[in-house]
Amino acid sequence: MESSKRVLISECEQFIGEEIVLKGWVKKIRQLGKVGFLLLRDRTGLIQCVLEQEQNQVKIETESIVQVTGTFVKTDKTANGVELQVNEVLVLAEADPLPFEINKKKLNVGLDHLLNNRVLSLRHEQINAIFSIQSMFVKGFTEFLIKEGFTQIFTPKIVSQGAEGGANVFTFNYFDKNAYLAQSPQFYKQMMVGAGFERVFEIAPVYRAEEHNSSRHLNEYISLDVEIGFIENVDEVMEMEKQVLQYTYHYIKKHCQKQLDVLQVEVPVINDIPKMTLAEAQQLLKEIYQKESPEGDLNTEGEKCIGSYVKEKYGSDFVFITNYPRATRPMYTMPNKENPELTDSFDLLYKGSEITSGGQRIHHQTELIASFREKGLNPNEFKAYIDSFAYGIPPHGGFAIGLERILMKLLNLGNIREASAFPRDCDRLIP
Ligand code: AMO
Repeated sequence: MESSKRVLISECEQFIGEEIVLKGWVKKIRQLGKVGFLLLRDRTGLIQCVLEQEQNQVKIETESIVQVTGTFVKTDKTANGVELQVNEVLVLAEADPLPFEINKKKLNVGLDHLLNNRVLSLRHEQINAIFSIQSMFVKGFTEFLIKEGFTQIFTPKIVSQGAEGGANVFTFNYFDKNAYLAQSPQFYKQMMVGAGFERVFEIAPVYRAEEHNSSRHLNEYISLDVEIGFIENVDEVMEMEKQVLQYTYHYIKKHCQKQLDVLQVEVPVINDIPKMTLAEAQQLLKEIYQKESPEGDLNTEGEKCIGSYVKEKYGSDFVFITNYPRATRPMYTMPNKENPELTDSFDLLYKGSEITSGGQRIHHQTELIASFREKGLNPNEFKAYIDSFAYGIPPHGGFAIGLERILMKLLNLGNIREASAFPRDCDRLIP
């Protein structure tokens, strides 16, 4: 074999007794009498490298990046039964002294400090595991939707209007015009359904200028958006969300067991997801928990109580809350046929926290214009969106899941920032 070709730690087994080249990070280095031990880490695992006296003279800082050449042997001295007997160590990039001890099983460092030193903290096994799972979550989600005939779309994040009808938009100057950062691909996903794709999804960042510096809000997050054409009713949308979550959770269980073990997380099998109307939820809160809800919505406290109610009653971590009133849902939401004060919309709560909003949309242009007016919005300002209904858009509906929100809940993280490699909040713009 060519001597400079890198071998990954997970592939070493094929080279017993041979000289190989490994590259990675120095997880630990220690001296025991005349012999030095370097614990090397790459993206596939760890291996002990044994240094004879000469190389021991090299002073290597923990977390430096090295190339190690040596003979791969079986041994009974290590837990995994193998080690590398080193012939040469080359430092490829030297680390400065570390701002905190990274080689602990559990890091006892404040979140801000971890985020300030993100490239280092991401090297920790438990933190690293979060983002391997994030990647597989998106992969499972995508795989299911593609199988179901969805097309992945990519829509602009520089837009001329906020899509959610409210405030919370970042405004900036775009060649002497006012522009906004997209709060949601809402309008565009509907337009792509109308453009003939029927079933679309998008996975992309969205921006919310809310001043909530809370443990579950970010100012930039990844939205998993789905939109389905030719639906009969909003139940089909909820059914699709249930199925995509079932598949994605199963996918993670199958592909991320190592990372789940590191985080000590059990991924549940999702069976049926119970449903209750918002009115029922509010009634329960009043009767059982003596809690008042804000008009037409649940607050954080209410979501928590409903979360524990469904867990106890149905053994489910999830619950769909349906039929929100028109007053609290965006202008594109389909009114309910039996009670036009209500809408065919829903939120999905997971472990007592909202992770999704969705619903059926208005698909007739005249009705849509009236709905904008009713909300006190000027339809002319949304002309491009409204115009796209002129050539017919099928009955449709969809939903959006906040990626960091669902990951935070799945992995029992205490703060949404832990589920973002480089979070953006009111105070944080770097790294
Ligand atoms: P909504 O505004 O409710 O709906 O957002 C959908 C989901 O996105 C997540 N989310 C957030 N995550 C982190 N930080 C935030 N500031 C934040 N705000 C929202 C939540 C939430 O449930 N267009 C509709 C969706 C649709 O109807 O298809 C929308 O964007 O998990």
